[in-house]
Amino acid sequence: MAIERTFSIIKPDATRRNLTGKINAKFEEAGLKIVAQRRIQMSEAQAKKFYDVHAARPFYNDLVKFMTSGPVVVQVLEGEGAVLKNRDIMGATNPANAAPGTIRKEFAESIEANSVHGSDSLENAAIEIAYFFAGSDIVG
Ligand code: RTP
Ligand code: MG
Repeated sequence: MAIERTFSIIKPDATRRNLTGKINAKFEEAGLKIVAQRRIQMSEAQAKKFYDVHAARPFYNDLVKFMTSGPVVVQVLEGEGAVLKNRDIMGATNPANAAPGTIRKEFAESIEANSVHGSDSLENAAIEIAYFFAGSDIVG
C-alpha cells in the first residue's frame, strides 16, 4: 500500500483532559508517524470554514462552539494507507458504536466531544493539511 498523509485534530475534550500523549501513542503504536504538529486555539472563522461541509446539519453551530472551546492539536500523520488506518484507530463517530481499543472507545465523551478528527479521504486530507500547514512545516 502507498505511503499517505492524513490530517488529524486532537479535539478540546481531549486536550482539556491532558490526553495528547496517550492519543499520540495510539498513532505511533499503529505505525503512523507524526510529521507535523501544532497546538492552537481555533478561531470561530477557522472552525466554521473547516466544517463548512456540515453547515446545513443541525449540529453545526454546537460543533463550531465545541471546537473553539479550548486548545486543539492539529497534526499530519504519515504511513502506509494513513487515511483509512487513522479512521480505524479513531473508531466510530459515536463512541457508543466504537470498537474496543479505538481512541473514541477509550477516550471520547460523546458523539460531539469525540476526542479526534481524521480526514475521510486522500483528497480531503490534502485540502485539510494545506489549510493548517505550509509544506516546510512537514518533516517526513
Ligand atoms: P471527524 O470528521 O471529526 O473526523 O468525525 P466523523 O467523520 O466521524 O464525523 P462527521 O460525521 O464528519 O461529523 C463531524 C463531527 O461533528 C460532530 N458530530 N456531532 N451531535 C451530533 O449528532 C454530531 N454528529 C457529529 C462530531 O464531533 C464529529 O466528529
Ligand atoms: Mg468527518
